[in-house]
Amino acid sequence: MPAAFPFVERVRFEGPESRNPFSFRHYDPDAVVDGKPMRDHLRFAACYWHTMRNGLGDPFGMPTALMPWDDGTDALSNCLHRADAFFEFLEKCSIDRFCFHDRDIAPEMGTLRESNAMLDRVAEHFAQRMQASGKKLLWGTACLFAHPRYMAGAGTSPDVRVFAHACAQVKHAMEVTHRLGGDGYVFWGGREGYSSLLNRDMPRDLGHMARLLQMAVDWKSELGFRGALFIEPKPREPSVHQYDFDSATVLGFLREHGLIGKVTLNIETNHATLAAHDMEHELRVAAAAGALGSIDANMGTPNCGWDTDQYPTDYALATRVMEVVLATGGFTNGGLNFDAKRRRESWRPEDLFHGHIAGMDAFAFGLKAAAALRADGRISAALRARYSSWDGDLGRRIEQGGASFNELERAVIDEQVGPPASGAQERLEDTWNAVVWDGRARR
Ligand code: XLS
Ligand code: NI
Ligand code: NI
Repeated sequence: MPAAFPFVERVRFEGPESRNPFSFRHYDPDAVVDGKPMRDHLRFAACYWHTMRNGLGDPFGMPTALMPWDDGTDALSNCLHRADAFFEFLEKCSIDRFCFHDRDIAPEMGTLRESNAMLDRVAEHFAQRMQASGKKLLWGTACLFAHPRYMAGAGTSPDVRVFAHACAQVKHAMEVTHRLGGDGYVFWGGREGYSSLLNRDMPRDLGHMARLLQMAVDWKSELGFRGALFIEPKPREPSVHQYDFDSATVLGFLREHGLIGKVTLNIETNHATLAAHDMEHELRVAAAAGALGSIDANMGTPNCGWDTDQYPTDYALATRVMEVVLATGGFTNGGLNFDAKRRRESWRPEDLFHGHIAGMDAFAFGLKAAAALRADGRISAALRARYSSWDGDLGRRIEQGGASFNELERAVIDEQVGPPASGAQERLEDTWNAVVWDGRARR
């Protein structure tokens, strides 16, 4: 096979002044930030579905992407060539990890038995390529939303045989993920939701979804799979309402069904946007519950309403994300998966590189800037100061549950309680700008 990407040898760090579009200006994999090499902080992954399988069609137009390595068939040989092109891409773009759905890497066949056999053959090839290149699997997942049988959901299908098929498919996808040494396994509830409440029994659906997850937890221990199980919240698209709406909804669901601590969250920026939240909000809600597992690093256009899955090229957004990641002590099983695709007009293979390079540089900048914000300490000091009244005797007793209305009434009834200290939001925003844009992060 001729090289799929002959126009580039290897993307390397060349520093902020570089004008070479095939270089990193910020991502220097082995450079140490806050005591750890950048590559270990960021744990970048490329996703197979958008990178290798997205022809860039949209509801109104046909695919535009040029993919000379792909003959467009479901033949085994084509699956293997495509995989080879992918590993060439990972190598040349200096990306250490990847993510996939079962049906991205191998086609759906007539029966699940046949599909499993095909998946095993392709996965075997992946294992060899991983062995030879040192590339790692961040997470695997099952596609439970493309085939017509899943039109009304998978784990929430009103049809029990569809539910059973979904479970069986997850069983095998988890096994393949385990075999490939994956750090995690993702549940994105593609169509676990509804278009109308006239034809859906919501409490029953939620109970079924919990059953699927509990069986996955059981299967994980039976397999001896030591990776994490992640749920990926998303409020809508393709369905009108999805049960995994946002971080808070998913955490409530996990608590209700005894799954908290067994399943953590994979949070996607564009899904936060669709839920009308900031990504930082979604991350902090998950982090507060000790459930921030992994991140699908993309971004959307806030005024568009679609999951546009753009590459995360916004330096400020990447900084906010990395602030939360550093605050939680960093990823363990998770990482930054680029669940992102090119715009339909960016049809050349070169554009796959430019998207990833732009995203990796944004997050490398974000990492440096977040570390600088921590070192600077002014914003966290202001936050601590704002709550300092709670550190006294009264505050402590309230926080520990030792106070009553009667006591609090006695404490304030004869006082003139005025306003709290100024929030000083503008001053904090200015400090943030000074550290991120004017400070050492820029270098
Ligand atoms: C779709 C989701 C999907 C998951 C993997 O919106 O982001 O790509 O990440 O199934
Ligand atoms: Ni995603
Ligand atoms: Ni998405």
